[in-house]
Amino acid sequence: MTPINHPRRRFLQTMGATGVLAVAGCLEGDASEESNEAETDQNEGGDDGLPPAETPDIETIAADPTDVPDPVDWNEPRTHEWHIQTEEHVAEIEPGVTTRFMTFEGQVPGPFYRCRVGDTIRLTFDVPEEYNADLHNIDFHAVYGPGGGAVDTTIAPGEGEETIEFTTKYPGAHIYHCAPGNHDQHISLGMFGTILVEPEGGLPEVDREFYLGQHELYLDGETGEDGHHTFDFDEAATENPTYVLFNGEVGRFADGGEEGPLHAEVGETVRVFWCNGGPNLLSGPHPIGNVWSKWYRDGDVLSDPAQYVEGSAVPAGVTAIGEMEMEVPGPITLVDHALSRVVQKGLIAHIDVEGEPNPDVFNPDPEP
Ligand SMILES: [Cu+2]
Repeated sequence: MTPINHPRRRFLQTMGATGVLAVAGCLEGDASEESNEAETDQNEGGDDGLPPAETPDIETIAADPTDVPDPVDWNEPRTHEWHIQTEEHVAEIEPGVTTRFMTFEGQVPGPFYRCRVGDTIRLTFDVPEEYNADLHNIDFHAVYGPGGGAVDTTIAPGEGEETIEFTTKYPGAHIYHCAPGNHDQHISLGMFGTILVEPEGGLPEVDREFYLGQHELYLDGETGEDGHHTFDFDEAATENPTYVLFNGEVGRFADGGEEGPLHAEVGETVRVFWCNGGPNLLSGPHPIGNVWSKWYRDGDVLSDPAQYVEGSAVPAGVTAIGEMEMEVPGPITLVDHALSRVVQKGLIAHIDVEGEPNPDVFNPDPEP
């Protein structure tokens, strides 16, 4: 086998040929041939010297994109008690390819936290010895304070929990992440997430919200190569990732993926929180087959959102917010429009929109 065949074979195996071909409609049509080849290529261990894939110790590392807390329904400041623990887990990136992820609460991205501007958070942070080999902490971009909280939450495994308290002084969608020194390693391997601080009056009501975490993995070995991969600092320095993923897994929420596609209905307004953990790459979120009818650049919820933008630039360490109108049935493909990341490195999700056709908007079969 030649290294260049690795990635596409793997993606075809994971997502099915139609899933990949639906991405941009511009791939060559050799899918079935490669798909058959892939079936003979499982769990043989690395052919470039990687150790065999490890047995995952968790069912999946990928957070559920629909697991978003309800909107704020209170009008006065509140105090919240949050407990966050870090967990390192071996999980599959795609079949036969594993790494040891680092997480908040055992998921990538970390949980979506939601509060209102002026609320006080009493946060207890823990790095249990049972789950962790490395020290961790948490840096909230929604916090005024040393390291966004990281300075006072740095804990070695089993050292005992730390508690900090902070008041949210400004609204917006903000990233949180681990900042232990090797920031790039810990964020790459999954230690990032979103805290949404709603403004007074909240955000406009929508029918459905999704939360996706984009990030890059820099690993030893090639994309799609069988075996257990570990973080490669030299590769990270080149900013040329082995994988670019939603939620730590190739195509999990794509057509043909384990939990794909996501679902919406004609007539709905759908909001997507696009959390770009990075650690390095600028993302260009685009919904193929739709448009961001409202786009809250950089997670700014005070300014008027941009309207009907096809894509925008989301730097690493920023959560942006996009909304779409579901005008017609059919698939919407969520991509970073740097499309080699989609076609070759694993970043893709689909929303399947169900409902009655709307031929005034789109008619695939007009009368002659
Ligand atoms: Cu960490």
